[in-house]
Amino acid sequence: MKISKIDHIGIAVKDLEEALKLYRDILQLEVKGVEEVPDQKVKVAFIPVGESKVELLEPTSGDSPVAKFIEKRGEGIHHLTLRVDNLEKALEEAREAGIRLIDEKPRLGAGGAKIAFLHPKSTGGVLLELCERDG
Ligand code: CMX
Repeated sequence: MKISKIDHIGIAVKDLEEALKLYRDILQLEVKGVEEVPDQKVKVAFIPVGESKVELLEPTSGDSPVAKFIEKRGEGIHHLTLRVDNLEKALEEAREAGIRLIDEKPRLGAGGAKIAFLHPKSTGGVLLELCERDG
């Protein structure tokens, strides 16, 4: 597969507004949009940092994967997202290499990107997200 960059690092937070006090107000980073991703039961804020972004993730429901993560492990780094040029092909290659896929097919993520997650149990304990998007 062809990976071009770290698209973003996802950080699980209990309260987005509270987290923005650090990223926006103290670190003085610019927030480039807050949106809800109903499919993933999260509200997210994207914060560009150079070529990549930080994605703050606040759960919007108790059964959100992010709510479960915070309950079990506390707030902190939740996933790493790699940008690929062709997500279908990347998933096929990962499957052939024996990696456990959480999403067998691409789903719609924040900002209209095509996304899919790989299971942390088959990727050394790191939840990896692959994403395909323009720009
Ligand atoms: N990073 C590393 N390990 C993780 C993890 C994470 N983010 N989330 C869960 N795990 C580990 C758990 O610690 C647990 O390990 P142990 O068995 O050793 O304790 C194991 O994975 C199973 O975890 P669980 O709490 O029982 O949770 P589930 O199996 O129900 O779900 C996962 C785990 C990764 C399959 C689920 O969270 C998922 O499908 N995630 C992908 C979707 C997602 O995270 N969406 C939110 C972000 C959306 C966005 O960016 O827009």
